[in-house]
Amino acid sequence: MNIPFPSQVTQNEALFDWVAGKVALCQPDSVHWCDGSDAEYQMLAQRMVESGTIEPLNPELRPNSFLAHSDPRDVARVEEQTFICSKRPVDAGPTNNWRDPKTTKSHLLGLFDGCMKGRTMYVVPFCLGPLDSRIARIGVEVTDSPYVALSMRLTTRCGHDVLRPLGQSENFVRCVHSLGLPLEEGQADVSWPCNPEERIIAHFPDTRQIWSFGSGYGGNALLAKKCFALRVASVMARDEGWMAEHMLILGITNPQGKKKYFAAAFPSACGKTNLAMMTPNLPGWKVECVGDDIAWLRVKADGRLYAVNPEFGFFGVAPGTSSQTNPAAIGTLKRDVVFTNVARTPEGDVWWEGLTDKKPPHLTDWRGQDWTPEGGTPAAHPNARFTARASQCPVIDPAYDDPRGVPISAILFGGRRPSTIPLVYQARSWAHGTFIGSTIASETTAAASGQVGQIRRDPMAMLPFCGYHMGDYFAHWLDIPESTTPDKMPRLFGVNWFRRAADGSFLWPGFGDNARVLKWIFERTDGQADALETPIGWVPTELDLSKLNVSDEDMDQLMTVDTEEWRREAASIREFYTRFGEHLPAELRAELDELDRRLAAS
Ligand code: GTP
Ligand code: SPV
Ligand code: MN
Repeated sequence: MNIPFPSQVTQNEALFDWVAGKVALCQPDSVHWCDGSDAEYQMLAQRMVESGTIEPLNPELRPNSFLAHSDPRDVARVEEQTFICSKRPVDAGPTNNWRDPKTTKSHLLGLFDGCMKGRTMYVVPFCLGPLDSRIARIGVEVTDSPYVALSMRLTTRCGHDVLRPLGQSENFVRCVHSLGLPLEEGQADVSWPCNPEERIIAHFPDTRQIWSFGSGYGGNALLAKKCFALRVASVMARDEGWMAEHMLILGITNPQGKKKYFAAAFPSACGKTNLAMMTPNLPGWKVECVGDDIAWLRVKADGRLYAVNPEFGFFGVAPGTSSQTNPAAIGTLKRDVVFTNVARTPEGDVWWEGLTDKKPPHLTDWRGQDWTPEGGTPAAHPNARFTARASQCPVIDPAYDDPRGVPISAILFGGRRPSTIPLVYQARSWAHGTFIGSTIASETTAAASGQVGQIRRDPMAMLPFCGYHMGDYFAHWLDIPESTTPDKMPRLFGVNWFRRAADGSFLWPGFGDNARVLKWIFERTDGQADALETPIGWVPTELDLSKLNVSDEDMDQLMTVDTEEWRREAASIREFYTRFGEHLPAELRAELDELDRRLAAS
């Protein structure tokens, strides 16, 4: 087998040896070493058009863009088949699926033996974070999916550029991915190869390896994303004193031209992309996007917490995205986009639920079938996604690729809560904010397989993404301010855009109107804007509601902190906390006791 090592760009023996080992194991027909060029992008797209994985969209409506239809069994992250293979079960903790590293590795070696027969192996070196940033980390993914190779090209810094900063280092995260469907001589391929029966996504945090088999979709297969930038990176961050978080990063400028940066942790499909690039419904305010899904943060010498976006592009939820709700996303999607599991119009463009008020009369749905509104089925899968470079976003922040990162003034925690949680409240301290983050809960969404709409606790929106014991992760959060002074750390807030009226409708208009909440947070971080102390933290005495069409009664309900509801909430948190046993930091138990005390007194 001829492996096209790019020896003109690097002489890294460890890299060559590792790739050669994976070629010997997986036995692909050929190997393509990804250089990251535009010609390569076109080549990958062409191959997938030929194999039926993607189809080109009408170049006049959507230049250089494609639509992929996945296998209906491979449409979302699979948490049940995702494992943390740390030495001991206690290292993975009660919220992860643990598997023994030795037996799992031998199981994987069996699965991967010959798994790429009849296919090409793509070697994708990538860098998470700005190339010359101190916090940046390098990984290499080998995959037999051209869809993955092309998606990595849109969402990470990848190709030859990464080999220079890697140099001779052996320090790269090893990512092995296969669709798990080798082709025998003469066997015809399918348009979306996958192997749901044998699917497994296994992380080895101790040796910094990720092995993924059987899925070609999203976070299961783009190993730079949730697998590396969160699960493995959270372990690195714990060891090295920084943070890897499921957070958007945005820049916000007030009418006087003062700019701050906020980060926000919301669970999957709970509004990060939308908040990260929102168009404020408040004159004179501006929001710019640094990142929409993942943030790596660390306290720098000046004592402030800085964030970089390890990614370089978006893998965003399509349904619900429109020029009303998220005009900047619509602007991002004008060209050079890969759509997955959206519907196709007769003109060769895309459509999904919420894109337009009126449903088109006739479409091809995400399964490739004829669709009319009368059929009553969704035209796009609820977890249909777009993949595009961040640089295409009309409101991308000038600092989005700055190796120094951006200083964070506020961190928001949120989720889909039909009741109990007010629109916004502020933590009294970093420890209290860590308590709030550790207790966020949300209705489950279509981003992961399983039931949708069930409320579950999702601490810091990291439940599916923390690579070690969640109780130790809480302790790590509490330790972060140690090297600085509290006034330099970001202020912490809880938010909830999803509180519902008795008839089930959302009480809050959300989207651009969330700027009204951001304004209050902005001013609170300046020590301005009035607030009222409640048992759960500080709530606004007043929000800027100019030209907003929400009734006074609805506003009251949105801001209500109901003592009875909160007593139930506190009891449910206490029950949740028992899962962490001795790993639960005493500070968090003290915060819960304090909440109980305040509720009893109110
Ligand atoms: P992941 O990429 O899965 O991590 O999701 P995300 O957190 O980036 O969520 P995203 O912004 O893509 O939003 C998910 C869904 O929630 C979309 O259908 C949005 O239209 C909807 N949504 C986002 N923000 C709001 C809001 O403020 N109010 C309401 N009602 N819906 C929202
Ligand atoms: C999420 O589920 O939080 C996502 C999509 O951002 S995936 O990349 O599939 O994890
Ligand atoms: Mn996400």
